[in-house]
Formats: sequence, structure tokens, C-alpha cells
Amino acid sequence: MHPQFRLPGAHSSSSPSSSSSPTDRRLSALLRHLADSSASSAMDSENPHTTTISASPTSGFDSNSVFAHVVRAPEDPILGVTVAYNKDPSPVKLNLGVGAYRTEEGKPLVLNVVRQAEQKLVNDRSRTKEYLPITGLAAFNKLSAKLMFGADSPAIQENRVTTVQCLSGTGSLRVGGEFLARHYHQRTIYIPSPTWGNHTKIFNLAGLSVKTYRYYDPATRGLNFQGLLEDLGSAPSGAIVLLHACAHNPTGVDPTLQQWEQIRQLMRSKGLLPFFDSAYQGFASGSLDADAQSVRMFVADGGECLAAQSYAKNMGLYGERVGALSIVCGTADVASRVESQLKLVIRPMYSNPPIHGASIVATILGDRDMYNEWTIELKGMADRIISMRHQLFDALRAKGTPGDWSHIIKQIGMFTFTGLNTEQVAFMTKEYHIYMTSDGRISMAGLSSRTVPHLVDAIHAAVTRVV
Ligand code: PLA
Repeated sequence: MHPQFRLPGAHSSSSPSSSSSPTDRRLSALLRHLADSSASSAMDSENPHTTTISASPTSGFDSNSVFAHVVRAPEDPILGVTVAYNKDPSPVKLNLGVGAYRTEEGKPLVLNVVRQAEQKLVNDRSRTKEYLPITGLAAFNKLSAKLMFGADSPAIQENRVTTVQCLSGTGSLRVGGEFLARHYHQRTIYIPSPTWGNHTKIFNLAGLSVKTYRYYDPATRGLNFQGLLEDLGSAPSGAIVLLHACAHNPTGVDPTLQQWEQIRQLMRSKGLLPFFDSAYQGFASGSLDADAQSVRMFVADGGECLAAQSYAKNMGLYGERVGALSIVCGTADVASRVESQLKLVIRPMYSNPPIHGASIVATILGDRDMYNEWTIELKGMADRIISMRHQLFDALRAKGTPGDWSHIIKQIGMFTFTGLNTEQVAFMTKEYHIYMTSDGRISMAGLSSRTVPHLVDAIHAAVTRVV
């Protein structure tokens, strides 16, 4: 009998006992039938001319599905928070889980400049819906590289950068990871601890082996710089290192420029390959250039690196899935060969990227007025987040909530890593309908002046009642 047909307690040779239930008897009959048909199909392979009717592919033992064995997977630790939030009927519920910008009124925001660009695209009757090339929209790629590396970047001028349009930040990381697994001599990537939860999964699936380096110190709620230097210092030569370009997720803790410089020197001296994840350019400080400093320092030294860009947050194009992967290479010739291989990674994955979002980005980045308007709107979003930090910090102080909450105003970007533990988070969700990731991360972009008092009440209750 084929092993896959055996059930616990079911024996093909034993006949159903008189005490067995109708279900048992039915199963036994089914097992005998399957054993017979598998034996006859073994004979069929010896005599290919014999035809038999085999068991229906949908016949299972405990259901009518060949997928009956599939176990339910847990919800995603971040996107699952929104699933739970959506199910909650409470009128006071608050979603501080996913990093998606909301207005003071708690509404999603489509930037004015994005609406304008879309209008322009719709009005242009010459535009078609043809496939893009495998590497995406050429103008988009060119402008994205400029945005990341700076308009005057020698690497761009020397044609040493290849940029391919990918499916937002996630897709860019995935394509970059798979390219490295295929063509780079070191298959180990070091990611910070902690980091965005998807990094490990993305790089593992891409074929890399994932290790961590120390990054965050819970005691100071700041950077564990010593630990970081030690771990990168003892990484094998050539290893890949994932760096958050700015606004580290989930901690909101970034190295200073001086610390970046030390990291750069260490990494270059050991031949470690930097892979930047730039998901929040413009969101940390409100300035696109300031937030690209870390990346530009590494490119300025003439060395090689990778950068994954996302337009989800800084242009509010979350669902359009617009992003880019750039690989800065030693020479123009290498860059063009690298690009030819990136196409081989992309083509069987999703063939070519979508046209609409990239056209919006290219329209905005390619028009001086629109670009300026974008930077103003972007600064507006960053400023509102910073103001939320101050409001939350002031309100916790005013209420006398125990603890030092200064990290709320020291941390950078979309998130505050509150320091609240899993139990406290669960308590806040249950009692206050406040949704956040279980590691205590809150999306400051989901908060507004109106909802600060509710959050403060919840935090106060959590830290005084749940230890
Ligand atoms: N890299 C980092 C560091 C991120 O935080 C995110 C998104 C991405 C890449 C990918 O974004 P994209 O594919 O949409 O461009 N992180 C979010 C959303 C905002 C998520 O988990 O997907 C977060 O809440 O952490």
C-alpha cells in the first residue's frame, strides 16, 4: 500500500471490526480501493497501453480536497494587524499598525501632485497600455537613480549605475536578493536586529542565508553602535549587509552621520557589500537629500552597493507598487552586464512591471514645478509626524505616565518603538481598541491630535496595570 494512503489506526489488511463506526468502515473501504488502484497504476507503468480509471484527484480522506492537509497560516505580523482592526466594530478603534500615512482627520492621503500627474496622464490620449520593457519605464529609472544618488552623482555620470523598476520596495529587495544569490560570491546577508519583519523572509526566499547584527539597545532605546561595529567587524569578508538608508523600521533609530562614516570605513575595509533599503526617503527629516546622505556617502567613495527604493510612503503610492532597484557597479561595462542578468531574474518572476505608478513618478520627478510641489507636500507629511511625536510626548508627561518617554521625540521617521511589551500591547488592543504590532511599534503617521488622548489613556493604563 502506498504510504500516503495510510491513516493512523487504519490497516489495509484488517477488515472493519463490528464495533467500528460507519465513518471508519467507509474509510477502510476507501483505503482498500486506493491501495488497489495504486497497485494497478504501478502495473500500468509497466504496460503503458493499459488504461485504468484512477481515484479522483479530489478524493481525500477527511474532506473533498487534495489540500485537506493544508494548515492555516498565521496572519502577517504587520498586515494582519489591519485585518484584526477591520473586524473590530468599536467606534474608538485606532490602527497604529501598518506604516501608512493618515491626515489629521485620520484619512488616507492622495497627494495633490499625484492627482495632477494622474490627470495629465489621463488627458494624454497618445498614452497606451503596452507592456513596459522587463526593466520598466526608462525615464522612471533614470529619475529614480538621480533622486537616490543625487543629480550630480559621478556614478550616474559614468554610467556605473543600473536601475530597474520593481514592485515597490519589497519587489526591489527580492530582485536584488535573487540577483546576489545567483551572481555574488557571498551568500550571507546580515540584517539589523531588529528589522522590518519581511526582510528575513524576502532574503531567505531569494536564496541568501540571513544573519543578524546588533543594532538596537533596549536599555538606552538607542543605537547599539559598539555591538554593530563588533558584529560587522567579525562578519566574513565580502558578506552582504542590509542597511536602512534612514528612518530605521521598527526602531526609529538612525546612526548619526559620523557613525555612518565609521560604518562605511569598516565595511569598505572588510569588503562588505552594502544593500540599502530606502523605504522612507524624505519621511525622516522632510528633506529628500538629507535622508539619502547615508547612501550617497557609500557611493561617493567609488565603491559598489545596491539600493532598493520605494515610493509607497514618500509619494503615498502604496497600492501602486512603485519602486526601483539600483546596483552601483565598478564600471559601466559591468553595470550593463549586471542589468542583462537582472532581466533574467525579473522575466520569470513577473515579466515586466506595471506602467501606471511609474508614469506618475516619472511625471512628477521630470517636471520642476511638480517636483517642488511634491517636496512641499512631503515635508508637510513629515512635519505632521514630528508634531505627533511632540504631542504624544507632552501628553504622556502631562498625565504623569511613569517612565522616560523622551525616545518618542528622539526617534525618527514613521514609527516609535515604544518599549511596551507584548502583554501591554495585547491589553491596549483588548481594552482600548488600539491596534499596533506586538513588538510595541506604533505608526506615528496613524495618529492625530484628536486620537492622542485616547492613546495616552491606553499607554498610561498599560504601564500602570500590566507589568
Ligand atoms: N522596507 C522597509 C524598511 C519597510 O518598512 C517597508 C514597508 C518596505 C521595505 C516595503 O514597502 P513597499 O513594498 O510597500 O514599498 N513597511 C510597512 C508596510 C510600511 C509593510 O509591512 O508592508 C510597515 O508597516 O512596516
